[in-house]
Amino acid sequence: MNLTFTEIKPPQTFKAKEINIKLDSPPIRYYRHGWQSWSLTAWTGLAPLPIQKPAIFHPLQVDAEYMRDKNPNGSWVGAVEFGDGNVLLLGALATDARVFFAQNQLSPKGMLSGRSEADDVEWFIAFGQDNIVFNEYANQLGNRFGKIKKDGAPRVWCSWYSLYTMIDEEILFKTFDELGDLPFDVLQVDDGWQVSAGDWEANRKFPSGMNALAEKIKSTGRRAGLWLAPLIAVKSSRLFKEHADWFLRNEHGRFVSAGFNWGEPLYALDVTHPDVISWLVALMKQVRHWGFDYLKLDFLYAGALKGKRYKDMPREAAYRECLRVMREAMGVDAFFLTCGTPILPAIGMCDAMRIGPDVSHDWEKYRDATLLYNFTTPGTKNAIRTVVHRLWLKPLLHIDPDVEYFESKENSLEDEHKLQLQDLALICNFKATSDLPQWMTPTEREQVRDFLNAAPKITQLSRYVFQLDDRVVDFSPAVSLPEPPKGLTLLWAKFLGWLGDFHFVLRILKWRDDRALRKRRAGL
Ligand code: 9PG
Repeated sequence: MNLTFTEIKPPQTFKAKEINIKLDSPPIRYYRHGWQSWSLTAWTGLAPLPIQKPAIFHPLQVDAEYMRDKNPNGSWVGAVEFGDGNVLLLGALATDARVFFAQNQLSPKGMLSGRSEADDVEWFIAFGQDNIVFNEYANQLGNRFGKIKKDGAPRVWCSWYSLYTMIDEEILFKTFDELGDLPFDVLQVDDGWQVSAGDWEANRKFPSGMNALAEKIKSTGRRAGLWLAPLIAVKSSRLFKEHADWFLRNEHGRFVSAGFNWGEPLYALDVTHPDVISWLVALMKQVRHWGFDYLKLDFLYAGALKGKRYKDMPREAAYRECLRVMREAMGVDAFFLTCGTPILPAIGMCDAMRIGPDVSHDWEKYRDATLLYNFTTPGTKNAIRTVVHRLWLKPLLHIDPDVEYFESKENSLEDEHKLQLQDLALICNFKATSDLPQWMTPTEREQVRDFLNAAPKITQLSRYVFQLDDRVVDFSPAVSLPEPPKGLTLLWAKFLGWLGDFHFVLRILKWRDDRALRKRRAGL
C-alpha cells in the first residue's frame, strides 16, 4: 500500500503486508526501535549506523536478519521527527513486522515503510507531539496484546551485579541475613546456580539444593526469585546431548546460532516442538515446586530466531505462543519478568519486562562504544539511553530499567551517574539493586532504604528532562552516540571487530573477568 503523507489523516489504522508513506517534507531524526531488551533504541540521524561488532553476538544483541539492510530500520515501530518538533509514527499492531526509513530518487524527502514477515497486519499511523503519538500507539497495542499490571512492582535484590556467576550458598545465605530490615519484597538469585545453560539443576555450589535456597529467602519474609534462560542451551549440556533434535536449525539443517556466552556458543530450542513445550512446562512447574514465585526468564530472544521450525509459523508468533504456555505453567500468581526478550511479542504475556541493556560499573567503554559501535553491551550509559526511549511502554506492563547502584567500595561510577540510574528507576517505578550489605557504609544503607521507600511526583518537562518532586533530572548526556570511527581509528576498529569473533579471544576475556571475580569473592 502506497500513501503520501498528505493523503492520510492520522491517527488511522490500515491492513497490509507492506505499507509505504512518502513524506512531503524531509525529517531531521529517525526513531529506531531495537528488537529485544538489550538492543539500541534511540532517536538518531537519518543515515544507517555502522554495523555493531562483534558479529558473533548479533543473534543475542539485535535482530540479525536486518543488521545488513541498507536502510535504517527498527522492530515493529519507527518514527520521524520534523523540524517543527512534530513526529510521524508508523507502528505495527502485530508481531513479525519492521519499519524502515528510506530516502532515494523515488522519495527524495524520505519514506517510512512497514513490512510484515507474516500475512497482512494492522498498521497504526499517528502524527503530532511525540509523547502523544507514542502513548496512543501503546494504547492500541494494549487493546490487541493485553495489559497486565498487578499493582506495585516488587522491590528486588538481585545477585547479578555484585557477585555475577560467583554466587554460592554460603555467601547468599549470609547476604540474605545481612539485608536485615531493608524493604525488599523479593530476593532474586541470578545466573550461577545451575549446572549449565540447559541443565537447570543446582550445581555443586548449592549442596542443600533449590528448595533450601527458596526456603531461606522465604524465612526472611520475602518472595523467592530465580533467574533462568530456558530457551537456550550450550552444546556441553546434557539437554543438548540428549535432545539435539529439539534445537532450531536453518533450511540447510545446520544448528542456528543463538550467540555466544559463558565461553561457549549458544543454541536455541525449537519452541514449537511438542516435546520442548512439555519440557518447558515441567521446568516452570519444577521452579514453582522449589518455592520460587518471581521468575526472571532470560535470553528469551532465542525463541524468536529465524529457523525452520517443527510447526511452520512466523518466528515471533511462535515465541509469543511459547510465552503463553510458560506463563500458564508457572501460574498467574507468579511474578514473571522477561529479559533479553523481543519486545512486542511479550506484551500481555508477562508482568514485567527488561527494556534496556545491562548496567555496569562503567559509564561508557571506548572500545565498545566508539570502536565496536556496540550499544548493547553492559554499560550504564547504554542502559539509560535505551530505557529513556522506551518509557512509552509503561502503561502496558512493569518496565524494568535494570538495577541501581549505591555503594562505592566496589563501584567506580561517578555519583552523578549512580543518581541518574536511581532517578530513572523512580520514573519507571521499578526498583532493584545488587549492592551487597557487606559493602555498604551506614549512610549508603540508609540511602538504599530511602530510595526503596520513595514515591516522588514525576512530571515530564521535555523528551529527556523530568521533574521528581522539586528536583530536575536531565538524561540528555546519556542519549548521544559517538561519531563513527574514521581513518586509522577505523582500521583499528575493524581489526578489533574481527578479533572479537574468535572463540579463543572471548574465552581469554572471560578468563580475565572470572579471575577478578574470584578475587572479589575471596575478599568477602
Ligand atoms: C546473567 C545476566 C543477567 C542480566 C541479563 C543477562 O552479551 N550480551 O550482550 C549480554 C547482555 C546481557 C546479558 C548477558 C549477555 O545479561 O540481562 O541481568 O541476568 O544475563 O548471565
